[in-house]
Amino acid sequence: MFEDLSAKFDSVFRKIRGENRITELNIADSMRDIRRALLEADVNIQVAREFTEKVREKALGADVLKSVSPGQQIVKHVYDELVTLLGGSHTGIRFSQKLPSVILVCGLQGSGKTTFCGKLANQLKKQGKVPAIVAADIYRPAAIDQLKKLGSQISVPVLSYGIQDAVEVARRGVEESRLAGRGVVIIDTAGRLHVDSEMMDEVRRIKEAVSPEEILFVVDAMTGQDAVNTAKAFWDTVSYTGVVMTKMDGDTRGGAALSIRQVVGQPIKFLSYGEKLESLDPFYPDRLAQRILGMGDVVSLVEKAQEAISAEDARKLNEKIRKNDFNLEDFLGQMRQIKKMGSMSSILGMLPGVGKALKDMPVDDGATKKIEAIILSMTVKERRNPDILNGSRRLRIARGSGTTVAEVNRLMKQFGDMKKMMKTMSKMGKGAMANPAMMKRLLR
Ligand SMILES: Nc1nc2c(ncn2[C@@H]2O[C@H](COP(=O)(O)OP(=O)(O)O)[C@@H](O)[C@H]2O)c(=O)[nH]1
Ligand SMILES: [Mg+2]
Repeated sequence: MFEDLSAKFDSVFRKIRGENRITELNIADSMRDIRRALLEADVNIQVAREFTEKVREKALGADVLKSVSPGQQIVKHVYDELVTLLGGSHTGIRFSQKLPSVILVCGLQGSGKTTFCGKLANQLKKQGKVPAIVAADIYRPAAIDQLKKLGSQISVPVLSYGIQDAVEVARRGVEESRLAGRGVVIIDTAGRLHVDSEMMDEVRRIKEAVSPEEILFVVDAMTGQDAVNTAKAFWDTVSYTGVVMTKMDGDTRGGAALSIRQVVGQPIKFLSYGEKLESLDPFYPDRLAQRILGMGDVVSLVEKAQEAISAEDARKLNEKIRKNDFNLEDFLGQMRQIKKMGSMSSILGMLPGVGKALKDMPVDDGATKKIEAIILSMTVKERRNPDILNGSRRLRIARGSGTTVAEVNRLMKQFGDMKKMMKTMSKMGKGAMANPAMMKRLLR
């Protein structure tokens, strides 16, 4: 179902992979093509815009990795953003401490709720849970029969009470399951063809009556942008905890699956791709992203290159600290890295002792700008060998950077202290306890 989108991504990547440099221009080009591809796949326009903007920023701000081509690096940025767009990591069903865990299933008529209830019960049973299904779609006798048939196929009891009150049916079903010591109760509800306040109200009342651990909203992927609108409407009345996308086997262009997480902020938990009981998959953002991009090899190649580069940098830095060679150039490099990431996590995190102290420390933007200006006003020789900074050099640097001699002096003092501390810490080796408060003071 993502074939079209995959093919378009592929042609965008093919184009940019031929370039030997990433420029504002060719990035803008690629991003326009990607945005168009997303829109053609029926992705929400706002979502598509934000997506390409984020990739663009990343691509222009990233370190150049020597061992991979710029195009390959872009693939990785697109992949990362796609995983984020799809929700980051896999979110499964949440079970309550107290038995039974109640799972309420809602959605429009024909979206695949009843089928999904059967599939989910089937999966849970295979995982060793003891489920029951409650037939709270009381309006059509056929709906109850359909559910009973499903239940008998998988030997899961379907509870129905022959009364015309969906809330009461749900309540009794949960109570009966509790007394029977069942682990999970899945409640199938009625849907209408369109968003309808009466139906929503019923689902809300069932929710209040049985306090479900999970409320799963089932939506037909074939309905494209309508799926996103329905998801929003349901979200407003019944704040559900997860989304189930059905009919992924149809010729949907996939836009709903790509937009829904971003628009409603709730994770997709399952994809259903057929009428058979087995056609249900837990949803994994990374797997889908790889399938859409068809670039798993490139993604892992770039990841390896990134790791190699950080490991190599960390090794060099460690060596410098050990030899007491850590100079202002290194300091500047580290500071920029930290700024880019918002906190010290990559390279410094790999240094024994040092990382622990600095890892999650936010860095004040104003202060780092000043430090940056001061260091940039030094000659390369001065940066590498700060010991030569006499009074007249310091005055020149202060003027050049729009700071004062006192500020330059303070930085030099801080730098000296930091260097001493780093050396001590690296000597102490792994697991050394550094004092975070002191590090914070040094960088202020
Ligand atoms: N192709 C396909 N059909 C599905 C899928 N899920 C459900 N259906 C079919 O869609 C129709 C409506 O499903 P049903 O579970 O009764 O929807 P409900 O009204 O929400 O309970 C039935 O014919 C199902 O067999 C799916 O993932 N793929
Ligand atoms: Mg149904």
